[in-house]
Amino acid sequence: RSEQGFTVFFTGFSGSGKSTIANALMVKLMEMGGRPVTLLDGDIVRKNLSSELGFSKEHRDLNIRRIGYVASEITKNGGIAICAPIAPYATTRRAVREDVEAFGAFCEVHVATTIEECERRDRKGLYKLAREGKIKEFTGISDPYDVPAKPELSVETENVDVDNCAHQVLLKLESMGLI
Ligand code: GGZ
Repeated sequence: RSEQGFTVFFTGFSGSGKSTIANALMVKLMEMGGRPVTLLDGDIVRKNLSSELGFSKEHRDLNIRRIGYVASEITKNGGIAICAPIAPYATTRRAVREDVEAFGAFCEVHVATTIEECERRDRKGLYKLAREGKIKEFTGISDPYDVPAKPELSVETENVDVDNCAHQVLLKLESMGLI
């Protein structure tokens, strides 16, 4: 088993299931022991590292580059970083990949739950507010999302449960020789 650090980078719409899968994955990786696991969830990062940022392209890019920097430091030191932001821009995801791959492996996971399903669920009521124009620049409604062209893995939460998705990520990490 390799002991190099690595980063699992989830990307997908608000409400796609990124955080839930990321949490389930974190628990599984912690149970396996070994390397420390750090979760960099969208909400938490915005509260603690990016509290001054909004949702313009510039601000989203800054937010994602900060996440990428922390993930690359964790990876460099042999840890496991799990990131779960929307990360709507392909070029920014590419930059983060390059930052991390300087020190270890990068596993991009597209949580491909459709915008229709995310809006149907509307767990936090944000899609309704976006439709009403009360939240501007909302990803998938009034702001772009570049669909990942070649993620290491794609999962969706409409027909597959969270535990199964997290398990698929584990299998991918195993096939990459990381766990
Ligand atoms: C997208 C927004 C927006 C806009 C507030 N667009 O479901 P949530 O609530 O908890 O996750 C979303 C979160 C997105 O933050 P990220 O840091 O992941 O975004 S990015 O990667 O683009 O920097 C949502 C909430 O913040 N939210 N306004 N306009 N999501």
